[in-house]
Amino acid sequence: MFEALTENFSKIFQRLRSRGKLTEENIKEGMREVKIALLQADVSLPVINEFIKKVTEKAVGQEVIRSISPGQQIVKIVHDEMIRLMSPADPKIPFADGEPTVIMMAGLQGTGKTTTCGKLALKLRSKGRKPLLVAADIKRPAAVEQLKVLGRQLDIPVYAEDRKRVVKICKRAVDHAKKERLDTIILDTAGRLQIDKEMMEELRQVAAKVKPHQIYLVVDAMIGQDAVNSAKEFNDQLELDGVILTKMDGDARGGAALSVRAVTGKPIKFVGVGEKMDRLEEFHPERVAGRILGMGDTVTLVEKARKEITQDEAEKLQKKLARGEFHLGDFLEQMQRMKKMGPLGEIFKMIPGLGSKLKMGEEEERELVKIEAIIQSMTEQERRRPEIINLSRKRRIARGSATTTADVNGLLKQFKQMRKMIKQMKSKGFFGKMKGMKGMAMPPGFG
Ligand SMILES: Nc1nc2c(ncn2[C@@H]2O[C@H](COP(=O)(O)OP(=O)(O)OP(=O)(O)O)[C@@H](O)[C@H]2O)c(=O)[nH]1
Ligand SMILES: [Mg+2]
Repeated sequence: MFEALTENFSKIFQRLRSRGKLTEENIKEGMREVKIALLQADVSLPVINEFIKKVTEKAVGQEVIRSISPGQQIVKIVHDEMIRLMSPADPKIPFADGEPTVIMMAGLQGTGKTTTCGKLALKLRSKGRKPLLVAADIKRPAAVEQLKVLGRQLDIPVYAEDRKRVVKICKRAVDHAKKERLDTIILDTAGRLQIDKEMMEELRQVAAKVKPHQIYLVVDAMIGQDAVNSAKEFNDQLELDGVILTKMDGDARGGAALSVRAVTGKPIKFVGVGEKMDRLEEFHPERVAGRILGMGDTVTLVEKARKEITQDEAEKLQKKLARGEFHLGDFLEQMQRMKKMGPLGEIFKMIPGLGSKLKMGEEEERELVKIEAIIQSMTEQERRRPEIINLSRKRRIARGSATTTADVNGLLKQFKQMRKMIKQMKSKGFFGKMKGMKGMAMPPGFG
């Protein structure tokens, strides 16, 4: 996600940093490049203009020009302004007292409303709520069935009727929820085109008669500026409470994420990051800004890691890393842990300075399986002191792991490089920051 934008920013900042001292002219030139990068990322033009104006004002201030590392200062200004653009995000859902909370999902066709209804229901149930999914899409014949299937899969009740009146269905769903003591109702409405007046009117009717407590607009992040324009339209027609951006796992260019808050004035509640039901995350502007600017996403990484590694284990590992005692056995253990955290490619992207350098596809994942087998075929002593692995040991290891001595050699070489990289990360203070479990590590050359 946002790859092109990240790459462009990285080039722009590199040029700015290489200037040493900055002049007003340098800054303005840099800002012209920022503008082009944002345009290419499909950010809405008024949003870009406002953004550039603010950043330029701050950057041209005496402090930046006089400071020792002006390039770095500008990165900070852009970073802060980007966060401001997407803030505040608000993952909280206010629940009604004494009656079921009604949440209505609206959005264009195919943006991910039904999927998001399922994801949200699952998330809420894990927090102790009792959700009811309501099939309020009677336009597409298969839509009701789609929601029913989803409900069965998640073991979440679905309310559906054969009637043609959406408002009535929703009202009866509320009664049903009360009777069944279900406390959160999620209305899956039909996708519509913004130009379709009749369909828009239907939504307005539901909003007026059923009075949902929260109305969320589901926006497909891949569509960029068009998505944002339609968001504006929806926002004029309905009183939105928030936006859910979907398909952030795809090659979204960044336009929707950067513009939708400024254009609608409504907070981004959640982001969909995959088709699976557990792929709904809270939206954190500071992390997204960090990711766009190539600063990695240490906080997300740390949070993911924290789920898998206890504080104790993490400290032990950090000490080992710091002392340079990290050996192949530890490597194996970490690899197995990382695998539990999710696709490795995603994890690498979050490590500052590493994301753009390491690519992790299926082939690389297969390579990892091989590595695992090789290390598993080593003795404890070999894992600790790989330098004792001579040719006959290599042959034995290769046989044991169904690989070749060339594979074993390859791994040993890689491990050596990795140790070197760990030393570099250490000297950049990465582990110190991890230990603090907060704050963002700066990428190489930024800090
Ligand atoms: N990669 C990815 N795909 C998603 C995400 N959310 C939804 N999708 C996919 O988008 C497609 C459309 O999703 P639906 O939930 O059916 O969309 P909808 O808005 O209900 O569609 P209509 O009811 O026809 O308007 C499906 O293939 C989903 O799997 C997401 O966060 N990431
Ligand atoms: Mg749907």
